[in-house]
Amino acid sequence: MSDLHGSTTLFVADSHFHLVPDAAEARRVAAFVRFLELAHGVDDLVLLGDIFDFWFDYPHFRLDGYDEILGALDDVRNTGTRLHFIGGNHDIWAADYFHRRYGTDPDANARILELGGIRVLLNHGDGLLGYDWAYNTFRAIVRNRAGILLAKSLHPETLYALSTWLSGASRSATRDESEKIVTKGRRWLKQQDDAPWDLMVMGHVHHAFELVAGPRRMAALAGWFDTLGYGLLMDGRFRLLDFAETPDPLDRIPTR
Ligand SMILES: [Mn+2]
Repeated sequence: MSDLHGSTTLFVADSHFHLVPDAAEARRVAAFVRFLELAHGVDDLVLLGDIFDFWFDYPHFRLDGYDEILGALDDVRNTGTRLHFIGGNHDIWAADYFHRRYGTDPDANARILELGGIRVLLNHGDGLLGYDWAYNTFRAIVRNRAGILLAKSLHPETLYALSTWLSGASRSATRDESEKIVTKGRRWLKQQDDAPWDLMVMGHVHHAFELVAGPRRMAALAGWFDTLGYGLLMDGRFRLLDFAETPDPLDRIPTR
């Protein structure tokens, strides 16, 4: 990509895939795999959290599932694209596995990366806007050590059943929820006076919006539900896109 554009980064979050997808989810997985083909050869691909609804691995094995997605990520990596993994409240435990398989940073917490000359704060977003429906019990457990030790003491099938029960069904935000989220986002962004970044990209709230305050902007990804939301940062310009409407923003599919 670098020969065609200054720098190209793709962002995606909140697909909340399950180990065993139902028919509707299988279609979302198929679209996600096509999206990952878009990432072939771009500079950077940012997985911004909750790609997986549940992840747990043990020293010698991991739970069975996600193979199509993991294989598609191998293909992305093999084209030379750098992968970045920011853990969500549902999949922070995948950080170590992703580090070993894809060379991502073993620390999957929020961080600032310079992408194409722009300082981008990558933050899954749980806890940030304090919005309750998306802020479930799981976060409290997964982000602390005692929780991990407790989880490792459980039988994998028990842990899986527990997590399925705790996490419930993920969905897009309703109109009413969306308005509250954006209001909180606007308030939060105004408080970031001395922040050492230019753009903050987040997920978690399952509602796409962009805000600007002074020199700083923030963008939230839609998630991968009714809208197949993703972000594109190209030549210093960030856009929120829907993969169903814009499957080829880099004009790489030859016209017939
Ligand atoms: Mn989340």
